[in-house]
Amino acid sequence: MVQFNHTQREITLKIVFYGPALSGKTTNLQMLHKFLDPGSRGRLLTLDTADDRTLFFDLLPVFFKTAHGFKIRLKLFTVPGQVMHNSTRRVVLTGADGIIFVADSQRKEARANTEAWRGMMDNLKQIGMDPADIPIAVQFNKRDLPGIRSDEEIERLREKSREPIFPAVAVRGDGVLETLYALLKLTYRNLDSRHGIEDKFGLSERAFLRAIFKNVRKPDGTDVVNLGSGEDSAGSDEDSVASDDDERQTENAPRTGDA
Ligand SMILES: Nc1nc2c(ncn2[C@@H]2O[C@H](COP(=O)(O)OP(=O)(O)O)[C@@H](O)[C@H]2O)c(=O)[nH]1
Ligand SMILES: [Mg+2]
Repeated sequence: MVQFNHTQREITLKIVFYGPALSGKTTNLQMLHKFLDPGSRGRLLTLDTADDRTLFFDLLPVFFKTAHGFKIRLKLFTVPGQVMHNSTRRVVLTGADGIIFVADSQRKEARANTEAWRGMMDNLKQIGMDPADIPIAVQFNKRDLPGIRSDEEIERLREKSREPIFPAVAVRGDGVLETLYALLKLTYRNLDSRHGIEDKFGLSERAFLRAIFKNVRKPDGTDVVNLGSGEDSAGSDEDSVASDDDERQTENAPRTGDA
């Protein structure tokens, strides 16, 4: 659950990557770890068993500061996908502020996706969270493989879906930032409607997203903040380009080990 620290001017959010075993949840975290500036992230904690499936969970803590010195911390978790780890999944889901559901695009995994989705809904209810209250973004990963659901099928799902859907090739980093960006935008809006973040802290949606994504570049050099929505592009009052340099120095202070 979101934690506010008024005196420290700090907000902490928990984001969970959920999905069937081997859909690419850990890979998403590994790519985020790679894309983020070392000053903005802690260590990526992954607990892998020999067969390459997550035993407990992975955790990547990340830290940002807005131009006005407001601190944003994100705790990015993955759940273990295998059937037998359902109790761990519930523990990890508890208190989530937003969920990225990583589905496997391969046709042969369609059922595993559906089962994981249903399991997630059940788990949310069991821990007392209404699935309708929590922002969810869906990622269809492994778009590079043969035997996947076609783009047209994904498009049809998108039309029916309440959640936004993003294609990805997480091993190459494609779609990873786009999915996180969309989820964080939904998460901000959800929290703002419940807790009035903008009024209470003067933290606008734009400042929130910009603090997180301004130093993140995709491997091809594209700026993530401008992805998908023009409204977040540069050039406003709040986060002047001039203030970015100062801020960056503060953000590069070591924060490793801080989870
Ligand atoms: N071809 C392909 N393989 C992927 C992709 N994303 C992840 N993988 C592979 O799928 C396997 C499982 O990924 P992992 O992130 O460990 O899955 P998790 O169980 O959801 O954490 C690993 O061998 C990854 O390298 C992708 O986009 N394309
Ligand atoms: Mg994993």
